[in-house]
Amino acid sequence: MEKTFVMVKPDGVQRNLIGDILSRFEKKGFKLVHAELKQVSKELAEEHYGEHKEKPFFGELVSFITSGPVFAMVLEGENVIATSRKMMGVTNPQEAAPGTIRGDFGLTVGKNVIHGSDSEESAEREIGLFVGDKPLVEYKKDDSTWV
Ligand code: RTP
Ligand code: MG
Repeated sequence: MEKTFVMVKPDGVQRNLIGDILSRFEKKGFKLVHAELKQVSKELAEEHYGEHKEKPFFGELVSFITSGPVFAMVLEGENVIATSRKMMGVTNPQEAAPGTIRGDFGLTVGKNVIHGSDSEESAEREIGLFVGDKPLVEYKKDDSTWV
């Protein structure tokens, strides 16, 4: 089953949004298979956001993502990568539609509350970076009947 990496960024943790955000994914029907409150190191942040290292905002992005703990998750479900990105809304919260996580909770592009993998390759890479060789939790949920 498809998996994705999602994290509530330090602003979301500070603003007590973990529960609201996780709740949206649970209610949608996605299955949580890993969760961890985690302080991201500078090395991990630079690796995770490596695709942006030439961008003018890279330094700010790394310093923000390491400024406090994040709530890192792996979610599983049908088409979870694209659907969870849709639930997050576009990168800039001022343009994100109401009803999306960024549209409802965010105000500035630098502090946009949540991250989600943007492709299968990113998901695999990011799960590897954040979870490493810790096993994902395997358990049965009756989704095939109810979702
Ligand atoms: P993310 O990787 O965090 O899920 O966000 P995303 O895919 O929607 O956006 P991406 O292009 O990957 O950008 C990564 C993060 O960099 C910050 N950003 N700042 N100042 C700016 O113009 C600017 N542009 C991007 C955002 O916080 C974005 O989430
Ligand atoms: Mg991105």
